[in-house]
Amino acid sequence: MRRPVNTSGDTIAAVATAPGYGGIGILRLSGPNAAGIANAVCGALPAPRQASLRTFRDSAGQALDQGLVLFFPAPASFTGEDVVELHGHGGPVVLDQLLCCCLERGARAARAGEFSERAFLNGRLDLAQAEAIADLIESGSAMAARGAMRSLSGEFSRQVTAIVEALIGLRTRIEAAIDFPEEEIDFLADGELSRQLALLDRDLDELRKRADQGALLRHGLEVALAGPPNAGKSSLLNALSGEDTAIVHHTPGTTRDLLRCDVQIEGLPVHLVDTAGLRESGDAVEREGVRRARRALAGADLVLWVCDDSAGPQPLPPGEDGTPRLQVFNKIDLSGRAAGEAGPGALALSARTGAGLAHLRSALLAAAGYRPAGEGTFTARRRHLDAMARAARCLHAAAPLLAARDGELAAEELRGAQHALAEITGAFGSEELLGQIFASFCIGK
Ligand SMILES: Nc1nc2c(ncn2[C@@H]2O[C@H](COP(=O)(O)OP(=O)(O)OP(=O)(O)O)[C@@H](O)[C@H]2O)c(=O)[nH]1
Ligand SMILES: [Mg+2]
Repeated sequence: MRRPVNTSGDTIAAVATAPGYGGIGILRLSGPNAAGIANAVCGALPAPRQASLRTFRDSAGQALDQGLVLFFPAPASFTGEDVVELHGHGGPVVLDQLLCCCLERGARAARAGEFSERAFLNGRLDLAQAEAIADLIESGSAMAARGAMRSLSGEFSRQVTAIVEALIGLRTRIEAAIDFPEEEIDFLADGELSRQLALLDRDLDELRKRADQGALLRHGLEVALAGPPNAGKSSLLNALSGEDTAIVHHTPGTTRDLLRCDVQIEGLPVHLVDTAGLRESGDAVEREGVRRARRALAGADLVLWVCDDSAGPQPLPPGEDGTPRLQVFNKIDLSGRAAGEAGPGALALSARTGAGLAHLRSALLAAAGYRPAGEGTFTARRRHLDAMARAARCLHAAAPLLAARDGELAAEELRGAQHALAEITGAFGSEELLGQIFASFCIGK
């Protein structure tokens, strides 16, 4: 338990199911007065964790709905507080009435992520697990969902915590060596601490690799299709998505707006954006399209530079700064070039016949650094990757210091690493960070 149970004394209420129409809709109450409020709405509560049918009534005694009621007394509930769930019918009006009726009886409408925040504050889950719930709900592929589930089960947090504990152990020994230099064994001299540090560094590296894959699964790869007009960018978007999404036409300058389309390649979410063909144009609308295209290229993780291979040699113009590019020679059904690799960073294909598309898919996976068969990934957010990167930098800085027997500075670096990692599970961090994280969750979560 990190902190005392919610001290605000508020009981919060929110609809926990998605908005819209459904067979059932669930309203969740959490807080010291959850049972009292539910009692006023539906009469005597059933025994803990047992479902029972009740009629839900407003303050005038008018029946609003009927459904199942579940009571989870503190502390064995999701939030660690008294929780009551009212399972009514899933219509927006009926659920809204039920919510109003709980608010009239003293509940407060929950803020986004407030149930998860209370669960975290009451030590029911750590921060990485709370985030994993949000990731599981939002996961865009089965692989991403498995990664989220693995993090939710606490596996990721356990590995982070194991490294943090090893760091603390190492720091303690270094500090002991500094404080008691007269001890018989000079820890700083025997090289053992450096070996332990190297092991920690390796463990962290392994964890980062698994988290990197998880972050990829969560965020996906942003790929912009760019190139001269008529090269077949829109045709390629349609070929990759298997749908007739973009307008394809032999008139150059067909596409003006950015057109987004999400596909999956072996579980990896790939966010494609088709752009206007890049050329100088006298047409104001087309010029705006080109401006937007350039912006999309700058924001992408990878640019596919598409050109018409049947139109003669195509020099690759200078790219946007820093964004990796893959050159795609399209229309090989006309040019006769063989499908597949066509030199370093280049591929040949036909958006029309589909030849070479499989190569392109593999190249996209490779560019993302994605290992489709990679089991054991964790869902991870940029925040986790940043924290691990900071920790790794500290460990790298500590190694030469330790070797030079500068215990104090080495210990300071290890402390930096420890704090960076502890931010992942929320064992160390600011209120502001917590506020930001939970506010990004949805209401009722
Ligand atoms: N033979 C052949 N024709 C293709 C291929 N890909 C695209 N085309 C044709 O090339 C023309 C232009 O295709 P688009 O996909 O509209 O080209 P674009 O790059 O999106 O063009 P803009 O939107 O104008 O920049 C169309 O007539 C397509 O049918 C291909 O692989 N082979
Ligand atoms: Mg187009």
